[in-house]
Amino acid sequence: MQTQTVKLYRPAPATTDKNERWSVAEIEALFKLPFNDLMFRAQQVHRENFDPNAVQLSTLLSIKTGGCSEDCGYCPQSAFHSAGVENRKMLDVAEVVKAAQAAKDSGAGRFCMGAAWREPSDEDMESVVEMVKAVRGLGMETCATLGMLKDEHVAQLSDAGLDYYNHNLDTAPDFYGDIISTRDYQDRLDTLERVRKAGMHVCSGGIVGLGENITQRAGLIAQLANMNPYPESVPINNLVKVEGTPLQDAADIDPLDFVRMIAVARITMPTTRVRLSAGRQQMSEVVQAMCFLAGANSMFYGDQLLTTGNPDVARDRAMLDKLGMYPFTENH
Ligand code: SAM
Ligand code: DTB
Ligand code: SF4
Repeated sequence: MQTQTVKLYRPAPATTDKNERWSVAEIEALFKLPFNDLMFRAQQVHRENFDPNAVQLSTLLSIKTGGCSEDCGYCPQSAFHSAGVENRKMLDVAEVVKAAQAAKDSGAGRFCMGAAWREPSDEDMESVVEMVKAVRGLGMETCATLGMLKDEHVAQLSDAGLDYYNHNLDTAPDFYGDIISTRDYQDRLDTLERVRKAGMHVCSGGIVGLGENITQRAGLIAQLANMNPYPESVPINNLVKVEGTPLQDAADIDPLDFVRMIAVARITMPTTRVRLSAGRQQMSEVVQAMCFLAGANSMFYGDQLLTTGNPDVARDRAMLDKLGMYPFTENH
């Protein structure tokens, strides 16, 4: 059997391009480390930057469901697919506040409002601004995910006090066109840059299990980790295979590869919140525990994601108790 010296975590990896913190090849090499070495490095980075037992809890609400004009191959809300999601008009502010209050009462610290839009209209934005202000008024952190944003809409959200804007890169640039044809990677990068310039926190991550290879997983992480600064929040979703979407029969990824994705996100973005996102309902507690060990320190909390299920609150509380974990507050 081969013996190997354990390589310790290097805070500043050497790359040839000074603007690039991590090359795709370096990230791919992380994916290929022996599992125990990868986990050890991820735990080191995690413990240098966070209380390893505190988890940030975000609750999602779909404020406008279905009928989306984009053709994202994974998404049950696309008008191009027949996933049986009922199209609904935008919720009113009172319904959103009621859901946010319930999320706060059950222990969530952040409330994330999601809309099935390619981009919001000026009229949509008037309601969203009211929602953001009202949810902030409850003392919760706010997040919104509304699709692409133009400068005026970014300014409106920033003025309303939105804390985070979620806009996922989803996958590597060279695989994007296989999954989505109605927009370009650059469209996503442009919105993220506008959000960053306006001073809001950026939440951006992706999905694994779309049929991407390891180099493409590394390609997604490189895009995120080389942003300057990198996102404050990085959701890693495991594809929820919804019948009627083009990816309904995608092959399951090995759970250990999902854990590796979390660990690589943690090592390359030491101070970000890595969120264990969609797909937890299909994941055993053991795999989730390994994700926390790999550096995940945030999760979606509440029995619903946008249109699909999430473990219920009682089950999640029991899991966190079992692991000796607790919700993140400003104290840790
Ligand atoms: N329409 C906006 C957009 O796409 O930016 C916001 C809502 S969209 C549903 C937010 C994110 O949900 C997507 O970027 C994708 O990462 C994730 N998502 C959608 N369907 C999913 C699925 N079936 N499994 C896992 N993640 C999914
Ligand atoms: C993110 O990265 N995942 C969330 C949130 N950001 C908006 C959405 C997951 C959606 C899963 C499929 C659904 O419930 O419709
Ligand atoms: Fe629309 Fe967002 Fe779904 Fe794509 S992921 S179809 S943009 S709701």
